[in-house]
Amino acid sequence: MSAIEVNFDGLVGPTHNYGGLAQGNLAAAANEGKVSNPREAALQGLSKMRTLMRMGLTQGVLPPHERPHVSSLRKMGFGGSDADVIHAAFKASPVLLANVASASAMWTANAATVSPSADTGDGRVHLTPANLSSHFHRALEAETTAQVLSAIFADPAKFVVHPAVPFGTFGDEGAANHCRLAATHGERGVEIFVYGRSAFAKSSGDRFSGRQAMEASHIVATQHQLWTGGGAALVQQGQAAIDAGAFHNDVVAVSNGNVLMFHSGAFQQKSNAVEGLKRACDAKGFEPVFLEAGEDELTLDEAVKSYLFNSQIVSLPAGGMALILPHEAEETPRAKAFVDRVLATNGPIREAHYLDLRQSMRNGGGPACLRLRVVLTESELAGLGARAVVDEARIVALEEIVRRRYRDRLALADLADPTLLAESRTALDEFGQVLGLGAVHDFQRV
Ligand code: SUG
Repeated sequence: MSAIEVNFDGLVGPTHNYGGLAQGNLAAAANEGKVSNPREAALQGLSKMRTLMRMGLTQGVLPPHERPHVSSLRKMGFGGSDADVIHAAFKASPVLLANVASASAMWTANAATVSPSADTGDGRVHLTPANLSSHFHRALEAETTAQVLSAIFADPAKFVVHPAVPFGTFGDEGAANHCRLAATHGERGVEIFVYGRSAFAKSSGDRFSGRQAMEASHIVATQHQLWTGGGAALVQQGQAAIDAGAFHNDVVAVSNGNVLMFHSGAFQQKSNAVEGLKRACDAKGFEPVFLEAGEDELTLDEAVKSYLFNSQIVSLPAGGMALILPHEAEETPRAKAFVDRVLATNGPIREAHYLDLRQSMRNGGGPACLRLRVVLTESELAGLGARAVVDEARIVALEEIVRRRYRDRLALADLADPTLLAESRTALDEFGQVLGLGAVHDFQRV
């Protein structure tokens, strides 16, 4: 069956800020408290989408979530008007307000895990929203993500949106820890679930602990009906990579089609992992291409600093693949040298595009973090329930809303400003009209 990949990018929300909330994420920690520019952040993201569309690719958008999330604060006992709730939460704990005001839903690689219909037992596309239980500010995303995905992937004959993994102990960070190898998008592939630890592991004295629990990966692979025919592999993330700041596997590995590009420290028992993947691909009748950077070519620290592996690899309509990288990769000499080596091999990757995503990068979010990949057949694409797939006119409309409604500077204390909430809700309503999503936010349902 022929199929294409649609990237659903997260539109950066009006409260994009540097709260320093993310454990194991060195960029977010380094930029804590800096003044952000939400307008520039959203425009950088939209510009990335336009770049991919101009390459002939199909592009989707997932909207920002309502922030500050007033209804979460109400659940904690804060009362009065929305302005009273925000003010009281800020007074009680600025860090609490920063958590409920985070625009982290922009990183849609963490929104869900998605299995194409070619891989699943019942021939439908399966989606599991990530519970993101390792962090409070991210766990708040799961409910709205489920609403949004259910609105877009609404046809039950083609799609199934599962509930998030129910037990918070089993942390699930979605597609950021999920790769897929396949001869082409539309053929049955091998889905690789990369976990950081078992939920039951005793604390080990490591610098950072893995966010993805093995048990969560297993639950997702099982509910997506992948095991029959060896369609899923569980692989452990390298602890050295986690300790170096690869809080998600997509900081050190990325796949597309039959290509897996990775750092040699990405997987805990690298040789076994690579051999196992090779055998699984052989059994499906195709040969994988492994593009590996060894520690001598590029250290883990350089991989994390440059976000080389947080690139997108995309299949071009005319054949061949392209790399979409952040400027930081171009500015890190040995990362750039690796890209040049890959391009010089005359392998499947033929082009490299370096983009400015600095606002998101300062929070540890590169090109691959900003998108959720969904492989769809022609009939599945036609069956999407909402106008979440964008064209140039919709990108222009979204940009206009961003220019009109977003601030160009936001300090942490500004999160307590009740007019920020009003501005954000107006922008979210306007995005909803462009994307045709209906009432997916709490404030739209009251
Ligand atoms: O979960 N940063 C996100 C970045 C997520 C990147 N996604 C992928 N690698 N796929 C995180 O660490 C920072 C927010 C703050 O600190 O204010 C944050 O949540």
